[in-house]
Amino acid sequence: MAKTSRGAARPPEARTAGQSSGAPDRKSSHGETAKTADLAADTVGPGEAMTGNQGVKIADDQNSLKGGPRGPTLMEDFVLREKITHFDHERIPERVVHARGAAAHGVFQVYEDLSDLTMAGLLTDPSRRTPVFVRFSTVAGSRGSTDLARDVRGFAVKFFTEEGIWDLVGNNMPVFFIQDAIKFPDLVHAVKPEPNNEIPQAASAHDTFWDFVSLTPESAHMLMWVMSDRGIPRSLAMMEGFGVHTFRLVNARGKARFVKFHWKPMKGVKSLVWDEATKISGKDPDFHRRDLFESIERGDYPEWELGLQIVEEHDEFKFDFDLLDPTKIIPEELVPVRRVGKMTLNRNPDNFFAETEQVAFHTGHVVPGIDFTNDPLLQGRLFSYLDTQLRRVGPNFAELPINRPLHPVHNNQRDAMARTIINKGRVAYFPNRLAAGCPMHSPETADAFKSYAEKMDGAKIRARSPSFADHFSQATQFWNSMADWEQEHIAAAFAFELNQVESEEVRHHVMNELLVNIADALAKQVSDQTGIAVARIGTPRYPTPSAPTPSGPLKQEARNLRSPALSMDKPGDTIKGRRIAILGGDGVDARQLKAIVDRLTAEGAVGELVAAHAGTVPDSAGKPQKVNRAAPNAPSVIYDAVIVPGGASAAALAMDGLAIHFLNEAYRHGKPVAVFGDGSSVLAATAIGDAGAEDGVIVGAISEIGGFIDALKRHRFPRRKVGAVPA
Ligand code: HDE
Repeated sequence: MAKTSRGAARPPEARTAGQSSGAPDRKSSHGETAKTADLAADTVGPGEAMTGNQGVKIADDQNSLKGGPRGPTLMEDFVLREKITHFDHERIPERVVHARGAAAHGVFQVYEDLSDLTMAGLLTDPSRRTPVFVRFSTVAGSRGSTDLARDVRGFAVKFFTEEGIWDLVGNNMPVFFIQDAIKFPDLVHAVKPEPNNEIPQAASAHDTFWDFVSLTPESAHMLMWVMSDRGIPRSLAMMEGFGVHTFRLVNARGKARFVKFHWKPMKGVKSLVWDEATKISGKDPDFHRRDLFESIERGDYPEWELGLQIVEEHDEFKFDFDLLDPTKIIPEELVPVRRVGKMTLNRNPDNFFAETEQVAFHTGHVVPGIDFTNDPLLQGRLFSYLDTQLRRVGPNFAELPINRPLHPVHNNQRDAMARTIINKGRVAYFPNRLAAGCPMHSPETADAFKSYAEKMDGAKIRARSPSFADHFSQATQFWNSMADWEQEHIAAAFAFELNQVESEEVRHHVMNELLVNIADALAKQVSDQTGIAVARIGTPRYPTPSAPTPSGPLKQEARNLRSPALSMDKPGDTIKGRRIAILGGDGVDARQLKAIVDRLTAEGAVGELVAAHAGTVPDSAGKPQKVNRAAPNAPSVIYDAVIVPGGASAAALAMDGLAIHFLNEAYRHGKPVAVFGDGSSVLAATAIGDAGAEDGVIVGAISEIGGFIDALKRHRFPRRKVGAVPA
């Protein structure tokens, strides 16, 4: 079979490129499409004639070779054997965490030259468009689990830079559960399905998780994030990303500064509500990956700005917390996030397995200008990621098309399972004379990686720094920074989880070891919803120690900590990427329908006509209108808002239980609702009552559509009183 690029979905530049795969003398090429071109060399279409793996044409791969039509299958049937045995070996081990994921290709470009901060080429040359591959994931669930679990989301970015690969393997939350990597197996064993019965899948709402965290007070801050609506994002394109650890940026003069990496989504940070998330898990468990795939296919490219928080080395000890402690953030109010560049995801993978499943991230993949700190969680990750790729993908994982750098690779590593590079010559060692000393070290070249010469001095001990001891102040800060409705959602999430926990002892300890030390109001709300008694309000078992480091001007009083940047209660300015159901049917008002769809499309949103059946329905002018989804297949939970246009369809919808349920449920989940013209008759059949525009319910002529768009920009109306609305 000839090697041909697949063509169709890729940019034209990609089709022309053709580098030989992985050969050591492969020329490096750079620029936005360089990785796409690199992959094209290994991408094939279906071809015409079917062949076996040795390239021989196959006459029939549907009937095995038998001794007579009813006789036994013959040993010699190499066609059967090859097909079946390859199938038997199709799986590789799923990731031990972050197994469920979706990915996309894209590009990163820095806004301005940051060479005062770093020598990393992708951050110093504003003309460079660096290819990226980004994989998002949930943590706890298996590969086939729901996208909508309450969980942390992985946000792993592979930059194919001109100096080699940099992996920024982050999450959508800026802190972590534990302070030392050596606890990671315990954490993961506790959150994964329980080992005796493998229940529950992709959920932290069970005894072993809460048992572990109740005995691990350093998890308090992270628990606040996971129990907040950040744990159930609306879209992968509507969540922040964080490098979590403090890293270092090093400039060409060798000067280093501390840095925290952030990704700020251009669509804003938006979430679902919990009842909605659990229902989507049944109605469309692929909700996030579908949203990512479809938005890229229609040209609505997810975008993030890269943000940096920079701390000078001499300011290392100016905070109430230790910069090396991954359970702490640097509040944006103390050190602003400088937005330095933009990442755009603009191409879907061609093949899930070859790209999304085989991509292998490693925190140790860094380029000159980016370096590590002694954060003990980061240090442990530097061991773990290489190890896991060796097990999961194999010793030559770095040669696979999705993982290989755009550079030729030259070293004396050789052989191992499934080697694809063919190294010429007899020299595979250093030093050598026989190959003129090649490949050589590059001690003098600026683009060779040299570890930052950090001073080290200390006794060999197994211990945690006392500066890591304050486990609650930032959890309290998170609570203090939330709007009233965000606090309600957090308390309800804790209550949901703890109501799933059977052990009274565990429930009691979560309340009285963790929650009471975070905020009295949180403890009280959770107590009311779980029946767990509050035994020790105000007497923390783990008292906040005074900071062991010298205090500086940035210090604040712990209990009054507040970081407004943490709240999601912010006005939105776009409805890009939102999906709106238009409930219609036979006789739907043609003029209104067109006005709605045109306006939504112009705003970058997607309007979908939902009617009784798929195919088409005639509008009020008798013209067939394409139905995007049949009503039984179109639950309200997969939409951000709902519109009922006027026309003959409205009267039928007012008698239709599915439509009434749709509207009630959308209302209950805080979504904007609009009824235009005689569409208002449907509203009368619901429990929405006389809610008005201030509550996100727009009733009136089609000219009111602007009010609906404004409501949608606010995303949800979480303060609605929905107690009696059935759904
Ligand atoms: Fe990971 N983590 N992790 N992690 N992690 C993995 O690598 C690990 C941590 C993160 O889309 C594994 O390829 C340890 C923090 C992402 O392929 C494994 C510790 C953060 C992904 C591993 C952590 C992350 C992983 C499993 C404690 C945010 C998915 C499969 C020290 C900054 C990458 C794999 C992808 C995956 C180990 C904690 C992010 C086993 C030991 C903190 C986004 O190597």
